[in-house]
Amino acid sequence: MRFDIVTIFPEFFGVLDVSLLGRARRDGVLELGVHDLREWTHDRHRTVDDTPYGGGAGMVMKPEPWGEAFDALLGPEDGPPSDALVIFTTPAGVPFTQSLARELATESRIVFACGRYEGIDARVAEHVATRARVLEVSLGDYVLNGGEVAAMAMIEAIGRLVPGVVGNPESLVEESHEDGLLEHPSYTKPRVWRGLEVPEVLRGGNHAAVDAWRRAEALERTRRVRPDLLPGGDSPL
Ligand code: 6SD
Repeated sequence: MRFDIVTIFPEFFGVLDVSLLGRARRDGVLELGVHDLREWTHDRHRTVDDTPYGGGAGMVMKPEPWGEAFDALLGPEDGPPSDALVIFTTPAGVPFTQSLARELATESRIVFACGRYEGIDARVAEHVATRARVLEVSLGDYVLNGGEVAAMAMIEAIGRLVPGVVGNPESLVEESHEDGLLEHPSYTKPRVWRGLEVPEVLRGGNHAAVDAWRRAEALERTRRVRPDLLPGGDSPL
């Protein structure tokens, strides 16, 4: 699977060189292209923003550099449609969830467009939608300074679901949100640490009892912290 990212802060994505995704890239399971939007400007100041039509505070990302970036990444404007999926990260998008991550992990190529300032001229997404599938996706209901951190979180959540990225695929199904519940607590040695003991049931070797305990803990935690995840559940706030 290949990810391309268009951003004015390519250095943000250095973190994708390390850890699991870094190894997947070195193994050739994931490919990553990070592109500086300013490469597609032509003025001395490499300008990517301008004042908003209609007035108001802040600046808007101008469409021309984005148009050239997409010509380079998706093929020429008058060419065949691209099979890439283009994601604009925005707080006004559809929520990013584990089930969306699972769907996106089946794509062969995703291009992330990271906005800054007050966002990207709205015609850019409209234009790109004539050449590729476009999705506007929100990391969550809070406001970031730009799309980079949202894109990075999505790349990590999607990338780890691509076959071959996580060494033991069984570990994927035991995570929070994979079965719709929060994860049960986990323990390792020593048996007693600073006066706190690991629950007896986990040390007894009775696998059915361990499974039942973990399921009950997961349910209790979900009811307490995220009742909205349960059928008929209300928000915790
Ligand atoms: C100006 C952006 C792009 C600003 C964002 C996404 C989420 N979930 N919160 N904030 C965001 C994305 C903010 O460009």
